[in-house]
Amino acid sequence: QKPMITVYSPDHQQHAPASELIDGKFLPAVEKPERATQILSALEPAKLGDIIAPQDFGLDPILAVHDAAYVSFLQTAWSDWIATHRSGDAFATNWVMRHFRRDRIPESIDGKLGYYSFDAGTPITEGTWNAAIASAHVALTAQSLVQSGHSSAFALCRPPGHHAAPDLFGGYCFLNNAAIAAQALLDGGAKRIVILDIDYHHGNGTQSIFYDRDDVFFISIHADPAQEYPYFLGYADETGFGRGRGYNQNYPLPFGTTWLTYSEALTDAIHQIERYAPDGVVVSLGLDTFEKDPISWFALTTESYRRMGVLIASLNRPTLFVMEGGYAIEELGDNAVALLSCFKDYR
Ligand code: Q9C
Ligand code: ZN
Repeated sequence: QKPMITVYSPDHQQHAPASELIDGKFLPAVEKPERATQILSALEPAKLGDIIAPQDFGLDPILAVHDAAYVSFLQTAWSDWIATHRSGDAFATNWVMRHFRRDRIPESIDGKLGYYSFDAGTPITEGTWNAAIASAHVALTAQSLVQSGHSSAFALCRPPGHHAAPDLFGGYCFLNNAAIAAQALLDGGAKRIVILDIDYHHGNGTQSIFYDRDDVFFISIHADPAQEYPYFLGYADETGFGRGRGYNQNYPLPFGTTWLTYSEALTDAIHQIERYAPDGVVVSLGLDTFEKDPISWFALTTESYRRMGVLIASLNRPTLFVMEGGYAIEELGDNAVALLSCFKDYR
């Protein structure tokens, strides 16, 4: 059995928002540095393989997925915010909605925050850009390992990425790490890539990035958007557009979903992946489907993650795991190790 290398950067700690708008109050942020450090400390004794630092791939692979003006906005958002507001993390509080103009990008930082985001739950802090770009480079470093022949790799990304669209942040995400890695695999010679998104929330950003393309098949299993965030995307009838028709598949599932129901969706997804015969699989690995997750309402267990690892291993394709959500800090490391070590054992 071959080792699974993990890529990790401590730079994620530069993104540590003080609080988040929850239940009408500013409460301690749910998406916090302890998430990544907890997983890291569980990986070390599990001995899946080496844990290495990311390389710097510059901005080109980021700009292959995200709009240049959006990336510039992220780079200066904090200094622009602090120039007018003087203190506090930057929050969007108004948005370009139906009936408004989308062809004017405001000069004001408050206007820009609303133009480039879709929720009020994603604060920008002094270190957010440094953390987000490091997270993307973590994904790209893991991608380069898979591209050069490693059968799998784990990108311990933080902040997460799957809610970020070409020109939108939200859902704790700024740069879409999984999409950036998938695009890099294609640019490195792959012809067909599957992104299998098993985060509890629909990967709206990833879907938007690849919706009209047939070289990335996006498959997502998540809480029904009629009931759950991000509410406005992720329904089963979103199947792709143009050349991309047939290459987007959503499995919305109800609150309370257990392994019994979840595994039916995952097994169907696995069959779809086999039929597509991709050159590689990028797994958007969210662990917020766990029964004890504080913001989510599925009921998977640590055993479910073992079985998930076995099912994904059965694909027998080069596989890149990219960390997304998961907020039950105490069990996060055990659940990550459960999935990754079973994947490795069954390959
Ligand atoms: N009261 C990821 O898992 N806020 N993002 C939910 C709960 C947004 C989750 C509000 C959750 C985003 C990567
Ligand atoms: Zn999530």
